Amino acid sequence: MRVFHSPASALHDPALYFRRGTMVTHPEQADRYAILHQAVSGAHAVTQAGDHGIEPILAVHDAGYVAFLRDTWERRHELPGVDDEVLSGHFSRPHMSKRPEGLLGLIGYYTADTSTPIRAGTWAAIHAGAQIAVDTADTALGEGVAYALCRPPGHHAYADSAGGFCFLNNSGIAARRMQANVAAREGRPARVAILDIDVHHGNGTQGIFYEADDILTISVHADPADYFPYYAGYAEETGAGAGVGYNLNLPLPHGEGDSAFHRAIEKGLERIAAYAPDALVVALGLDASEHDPIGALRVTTRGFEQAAGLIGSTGLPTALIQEGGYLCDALPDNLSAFLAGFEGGR
Ligand code: Q9C
Ligand code: ZN
Repeated sequence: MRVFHSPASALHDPALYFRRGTMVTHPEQADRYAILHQAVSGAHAVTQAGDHGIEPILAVHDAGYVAFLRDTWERRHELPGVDDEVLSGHFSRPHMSKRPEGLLGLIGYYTADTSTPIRAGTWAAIHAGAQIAVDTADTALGEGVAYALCRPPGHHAYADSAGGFCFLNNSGIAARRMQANVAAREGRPARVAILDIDVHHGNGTQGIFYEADDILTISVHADPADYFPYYAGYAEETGAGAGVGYNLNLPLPHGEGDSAFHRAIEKGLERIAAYAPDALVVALGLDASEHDPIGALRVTTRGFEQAAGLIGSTGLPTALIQEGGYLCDALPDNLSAFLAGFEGGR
């Protein structure tokens, strides 16, 4: 299948991050790009993404937030003591959420935690990630499937908030892009489903589309009761307003493996079949792996291949968008197995 990538993906490379009282190696490293790229080279048609501009990003994200992401590194002289990265130690809360004027306050207004520093290459990398998602969406509609090798990931990013290693919601951008393309082609409203199989709940994606009935959001993930993102991802979150019934969370007990993972995906696929969308986006985290350094489930390489076969059998035009999945020997194997399993399921 066609794979879209960009060398700019390596330009955001956070070194350390502050986690539970100490500095630890940041799990979302630039090496992920090289390793995933190596995994697809040879087996797939690897193509550099083009540039479709800012519009597809603004179809999903708040304009003030996008300007913040684009401009903050260039404005770093306004901040005291900035060296390699711009990062906040204070964050707005539901009880105190006014957008402040100064840059220092804006950082905590637009970010949820300490995992999303803005560095010299951050905007180039996240802008490229969004473009990769757009090319993948366009190609998936023409060719049936395509894979977006993007990093940093996107599914924890809300319309106006970074967090959980994520800045721009690449899966959401792909979904809106596919929807607009189908609507233009068919001359009628179109619907898209997003199936998120990253081990963490896709809270940003859920938040972006929570009141929408034209994008169905489904997330299979480890129970957030004692796991990131903690504050969302529960089964009772089903949507709001027009979107009631168009969000489905399928949390799994920690330690579950292939069979529970596959059963949850099958439940998601049943809901998708009832929804009858024009296209599908898979938020393809590989961190449900039994070997993932920050995972909480025990999915095997064969389990990813089988999961992909189930998802591929829908026959829907499908954009596969890379989300999490961290450095371990199994990471490239799990990607190769997933892409092969998807093609086998068609
Ligand atoms: N040191 C994605 O997989 N906290 N984000 C984990 C591990 C944040 C994960 C702590 C996890 C965010 C896209
Ligand atoms: Zn994850």
